[in-house]
Amino acid sequence: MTAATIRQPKRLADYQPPSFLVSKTDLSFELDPTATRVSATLTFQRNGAGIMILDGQQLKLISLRLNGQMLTDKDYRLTEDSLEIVKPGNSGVLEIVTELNPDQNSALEGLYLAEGVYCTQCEAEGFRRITYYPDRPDVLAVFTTTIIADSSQLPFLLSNGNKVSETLLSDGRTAVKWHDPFPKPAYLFALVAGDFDCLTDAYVTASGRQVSLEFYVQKGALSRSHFAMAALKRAMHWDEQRFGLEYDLDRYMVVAVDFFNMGAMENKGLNVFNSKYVLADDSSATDQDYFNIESIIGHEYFHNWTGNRVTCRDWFQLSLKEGLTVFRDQEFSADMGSATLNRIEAVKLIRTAQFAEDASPMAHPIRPEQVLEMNNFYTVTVYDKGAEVIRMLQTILGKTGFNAGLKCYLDRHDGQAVTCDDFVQAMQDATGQDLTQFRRWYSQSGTPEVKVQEHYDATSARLTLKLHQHTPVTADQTIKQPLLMPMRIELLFSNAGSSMRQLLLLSNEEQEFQFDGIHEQPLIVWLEDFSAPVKLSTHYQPEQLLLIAGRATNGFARWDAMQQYWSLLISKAVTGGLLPQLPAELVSLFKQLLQQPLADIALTAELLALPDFDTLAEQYTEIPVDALLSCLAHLTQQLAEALAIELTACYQRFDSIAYHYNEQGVALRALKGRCLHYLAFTNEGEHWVNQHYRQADNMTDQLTALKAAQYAELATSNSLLEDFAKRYQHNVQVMDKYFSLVATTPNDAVFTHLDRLTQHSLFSWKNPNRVRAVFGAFSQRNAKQFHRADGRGYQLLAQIVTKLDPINPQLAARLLTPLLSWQRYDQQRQHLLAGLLKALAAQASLSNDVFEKVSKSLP
Ligand code: 0A1
Ligand code: ZN
Repeated sequence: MTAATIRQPKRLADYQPPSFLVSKTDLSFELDPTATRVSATLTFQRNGAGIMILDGQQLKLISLRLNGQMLTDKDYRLTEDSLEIVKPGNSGVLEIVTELNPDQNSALEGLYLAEGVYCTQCEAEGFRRITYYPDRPDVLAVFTTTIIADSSQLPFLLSNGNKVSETLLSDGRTAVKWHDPFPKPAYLFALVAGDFDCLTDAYVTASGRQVSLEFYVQKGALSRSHFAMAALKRAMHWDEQRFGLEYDLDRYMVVAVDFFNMGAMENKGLNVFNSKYVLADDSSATDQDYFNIESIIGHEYFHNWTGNRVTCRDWFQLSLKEGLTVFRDQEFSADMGSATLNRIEAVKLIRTAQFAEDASPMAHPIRPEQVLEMNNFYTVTVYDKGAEVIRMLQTILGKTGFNAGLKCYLDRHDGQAVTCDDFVQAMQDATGQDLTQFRRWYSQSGTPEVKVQEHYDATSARLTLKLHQHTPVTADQTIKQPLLMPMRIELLFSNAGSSMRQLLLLSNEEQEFQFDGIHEQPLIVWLEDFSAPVKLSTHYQPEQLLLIAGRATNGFARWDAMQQYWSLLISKAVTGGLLPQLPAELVSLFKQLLQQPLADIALTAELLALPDFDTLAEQYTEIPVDALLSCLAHLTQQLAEALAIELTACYQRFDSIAYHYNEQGVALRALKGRCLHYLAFTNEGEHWVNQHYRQADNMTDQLTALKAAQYAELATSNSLLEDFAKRYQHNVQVMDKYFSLVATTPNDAVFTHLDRLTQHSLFSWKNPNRVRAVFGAFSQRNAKQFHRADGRGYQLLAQIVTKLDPINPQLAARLLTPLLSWQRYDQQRQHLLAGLLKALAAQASLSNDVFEKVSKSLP
């Protein structure tokens, strides 16, 4: 096969229904590390005109029978990625035997063997590495799976659905048979075989059905799986309460594996998780880890309805299940903890990674139109902007309307593979709201920019708000249309406590909104809760932003005002070529916050934070890397000096309480951590950091101390890190944190350190968690060294991508992302980056994953 035939992108516009459907898929696996045999029996029916062509990759075809008759060469055509059956008839039974090599499968797609565990990953197009099959989400079949293996080596043989039988064969092997009664596309198939510890529990659904819950984890890790189990039960209960949705099988299994490309996978009845998102205890997990586990456990569970019972017609519709399910997991997390903090974190992600993607050569709408490698489209745009689009629907329709729409969607399409349009139609039919214009959010890429102007006329007591929207062209699309966007605002009046909240629906390019009977000029809080994923430009004076930060009703809006305040101060300094000076009114506001933290301590901790580098960067067309880094370091130093007394007092005011992952504990650790971050920059820095590290009874506080020491470049930093590595050398999840910390060393030494890490006994190029811990952290969280003006950081990443591409193309392509935005930097950096991208593009035998991204990024 030539490169030209492989590199053929697929288009949404070319969608054709399948020529054949499969109603029944019976699989039998004879597991073997290097020669696993898969027998597939497919009961098929013709569905429309066209040939029968099955997908298949990296398979050895052993035999092929049609309706019991052995087929020979002339009855089929085999290519590197397909099998065509010449005369299949209108219906029949096809028996296919293939052989695969799980041991050699380092791409972790299809069936792979790692650390003695057989595991599958079939989304998006991995099933075609197991057998020849119509590997597309609109072919739904009832699966029956038999796994044959030596059960003394592999005591647990798992697949989707319910266990039907377990038989001891005459040759000593065991055959376990599973049946999943719900028709599903191949991407939801899963098989796991291995030796595990198993945590079991039970859940009784709202209608009284008993469900057995089973967590399979590495030997010895049982005590670290209790939190995830409890989170699963909370998620099951929450979905019943909030959306009236119950679980539908007798068994829910979760398997944790260390070799996994993503976070987790929602295979029907048999979720596979990256162990990082299951295993946790108080001595090894941070507050953030606990948060992630709860939210991902929720995410995969919620997919059972939004994704599995109702699935996608084709992969262009990925956001149908992912945007919706992220929205659902965000709502769940908000109900389990602080809604404000959750919103802040979600918005930070949109404003950094998603805005960056929109401005990059990989820009695409939440429903992409053209794809070369589907794995490249599991993006922040499809997932997180997708969730923002669903959130806007809820804002426009109200919670009751939205719930009715979701119910209509699930009732109408249960058991089907559908489109984003079907989803919006259900929302429209259930509520009567015309959503024609809203649908543009699905087809239009880019970040809309909204400008606001206010005019107040005292004589007529009239306030006029004028809004203007514009979406700049993106790499993939030149024509942009106005979108329907909900804008939540609050009008603050001089009398403290007096305010008015409104929802404006902006639909035109330019639109005015008038309010009468307004007897004084209000201060307007725009875009409460980030009610639309846009860039907003306002004309605030710095003092007005501080007023909003102190007074807005919406917690998110208070934090946002502080962020805007810093952005304004920093952009003035950058433009003037100077370092910013701390304004007196800011210092007094911070003193007040430190002396009287708000009732909401978690929010106080956020209000005291400077924006991060990535958030600031997205506000510039050409990112002034060095100026932003200097401004941030300078402001941190200045805040530390100006507030040393108050920071110390605040830090000491809250006694450390014994570790518990709960809202109060998380908030207190965050506030103390924020104080420590600044205190590290005072003369007493070493003292505070050492003490914090030594007194810590939990992972959050230890990491806070290590990070503070590193950012302030304290002498103690290295010895603390060494101590940490020694203490946790036997816990690979914690060692990943150590790897990441070393990779964020803010000076030259990082390059020697990185080299040393790749020699570490725990490091493996085949394990995505290790590679991400080291090189993901370096390229995404070490701006100073990654963006070095001499290009050393960029060169290193390009080398790593080259090395990884043949091992795991999915991982290589994800790591590559920061190099793509070369046009956002100064001439010198542009030149360095473009050179590296060109060299990459010139390499022979690049994977489609890397090729698609690199080729899009070059002019
Ligand atoms: N559907 C999963 C994410 C996922 C996607 C692709 C994968 O392998 C290529 C693995 C997992 C989710 O949203 O959780
Ligand atoms: Zn998902």
